[in-house]
Amino acid sequence: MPGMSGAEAMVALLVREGIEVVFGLPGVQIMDAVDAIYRSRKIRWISTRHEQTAAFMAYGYARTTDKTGVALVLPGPGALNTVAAIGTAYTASAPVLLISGQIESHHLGFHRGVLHELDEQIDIFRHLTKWCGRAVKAEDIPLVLGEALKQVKTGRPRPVEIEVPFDLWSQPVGVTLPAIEVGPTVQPGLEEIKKAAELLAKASRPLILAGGGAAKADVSSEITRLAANLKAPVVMTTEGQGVIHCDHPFCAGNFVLWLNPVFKQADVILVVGSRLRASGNTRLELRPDQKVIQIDFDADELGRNHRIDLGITADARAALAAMLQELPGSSASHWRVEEIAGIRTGMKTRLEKAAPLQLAVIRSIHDVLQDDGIIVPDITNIGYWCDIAYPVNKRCTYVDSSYFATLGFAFPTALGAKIGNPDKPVVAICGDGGFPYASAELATAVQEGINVVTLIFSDNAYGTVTGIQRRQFGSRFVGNRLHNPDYAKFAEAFGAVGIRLSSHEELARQLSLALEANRPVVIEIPVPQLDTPWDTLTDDR
Ligand SMILES: Cc1ncc(C[n+]2csc(CCOP(=O)(O)OP(=O)(O)O)c2C)c(N)n1
Ligand SMILES: [Mg+2]
Repeated sequence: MPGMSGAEAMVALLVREGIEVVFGLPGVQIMDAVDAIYRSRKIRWISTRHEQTAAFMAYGYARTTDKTGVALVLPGPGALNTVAAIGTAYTASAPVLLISGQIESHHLGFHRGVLHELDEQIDIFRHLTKWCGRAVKAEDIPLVLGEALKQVKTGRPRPVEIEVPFDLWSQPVGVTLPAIEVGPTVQPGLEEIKKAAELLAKASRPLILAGGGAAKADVSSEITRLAANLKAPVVMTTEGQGVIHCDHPFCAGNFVLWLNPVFKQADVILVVGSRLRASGNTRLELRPDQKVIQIDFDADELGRNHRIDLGITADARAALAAMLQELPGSSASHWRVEEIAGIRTGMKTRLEKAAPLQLAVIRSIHDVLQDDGIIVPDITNIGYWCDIAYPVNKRCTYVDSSYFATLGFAFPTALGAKIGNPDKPVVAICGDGGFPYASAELATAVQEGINVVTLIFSDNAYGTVTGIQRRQFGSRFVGNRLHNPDYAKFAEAFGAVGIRLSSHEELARQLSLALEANRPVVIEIPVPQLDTPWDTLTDDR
C-alpha cells in the first residue's frame, strides 16, 4: 500500500487476516517488524525466552484454535532454534507461519560473515514446511506473506516460512495488499465414491478409522452419520481423537494397532485422513482378504504405509458427504451395538489392568477438566498412556507431537494453547526429563498471565531410557538418572505457584485448586519407574 513501509504492510496484512498474536524473540533484524506490531495495537506480541518455545507456542495456539499460529524470530541462530518445533508442526499438519528475519539484502550470497548470517537458511526450511519464500525487495513483502497465508489455509495444513532481509522492513512497499484467496477444496471422483459406498454397504464387518485429517476437517457429524448408516464401529488415532465421543454407541476405542480386536474382525476398512501408522514403529498388519479404502487430502499419503484397495484424494468432508449420498440406505453389517460396546469396555478394562496407576491419574485429570479442558501430554510415561486412554471427546482439546515425539514440547505448547483459549483449563503433562527443556518459560507465563497448570511426574530419570536399558541392554544403566531441583520451589522462584504432592491420589483435589489459582501452577508428583504401553500390552489378536 502506498506510504506503508514493508513492516507496516506485513502487519496490516496479518491484521486483515485475523492474526491476533505473534510469539517471538526480538533482535536487530526484526526490530522494525516488532515495532510495527506494537504500533498497530491490534496484535499482541509475546516475547519468549527461546525461539523454540516461541514456535511451540504458535503450534499450541494453532492446534487448539484452527487459526494460524505465528512466530517471528531473527535469522541464523534464532531461526535454527525453531526447527524442532516447526518440524513438529510439519509432522502434525498444523498451520504455523514462521517469519524469519534475514541479513540485509545486499549482503545475501556473499558469505561475508555479517551478524546472524545464514544466507541459505531457506533451504533448511524447505524440508520442514509446505512452502517458504523470501522477499528480495520491499514490494515482495506483502506478496510473499500473502502467498504464505494462502498456502497455510489451502489443502493440508502445514507450516510455512518467509524471510525478510532487514533493510526492506523500513522501505516503502508502494503496492496494495494482495487478496488472499484460499485454494479450492479437492472434490472426490464420483466413480471412486460409488465404488467405496458399494464396498462399504456390502461389508459384513465395516470399520471406520478416523485420523488427524478427519479431526482437522471437522467431520464429526459426517462420520457419526456414516457410522449409523453403515452400522460400523469407529476407531480413532491419537490425532483423530474427538471425532466421535468415546462413549458413543459406535465408538470402538482408540487405534492401538497391535491391540484393538476390531481390526481382526473388520472386512472393509474406511480410513479417513490417517497415514496408517501408530505410535513408535508399530504398523497395521491386515490380511489380504481385508479391503482398505483410504481417503486423504494428500495424494502422496495414499498407500504409503499399507496396501490399499481403493484410494480417494479429496477433502474429507466433501468425500464423506458424497459417500453419504451414494449409500443405498441399507447395510449388510452384522455388527451389533452390544458387540461394539463390548470392544470399547474390553479395551478400557485391559488398559486399567495393565497400568492401574497411570489410568488412575488419567481419570483424576479428566474428572477435573471434563471434555472442554485441553491437555498437552509430553513424551513421558503418563503421556504415552494418555495417548491411548485419555477420553478425548472434543476436537482441538488434545495436542500431541505426532510422529516427531518431541521431548519437551508440552509445556510451551500448552502456553500457546492457553493464549488461544483463555477461558478453558489447559494442562501440560510432563516428565522430569521433558519439563526442563523449556522451564524458563515459567517467566513468560507469569509475566503474561498465562495460567497453565503443569504436572511434572518425577521419577528422577529419563524413565523411558531406563526401561530400554533394562530390557535391551542387560540393565547397564547409563545417562538415565536425573538430579532434579525442588520443582515447587523452582516454580515459586519465578512467581508461579509450586506444589509437591506426596501421592498421585491427591491430584484431583490439587488440580481443581490449581485451576482456580489465577496464576501459572506447577504440581510435582513423584512416581516410581513405570512401564510403557508397548512394554505392557502385547498383541494377542
Ligand atoms: C527431542 C528428543 N530427545 C530425546 C528423546 C528420547 N526420549 C524419549 S522419552 C525420553 C525420556 C523422557 O524422560 P521424562 O520426561 O522424565 O519422562 P519419563 O520417561 O521418565 O516418563 C527420552 C530421552 C525424544 N523423544 N525427543
Ligand atoms: Mg522421568
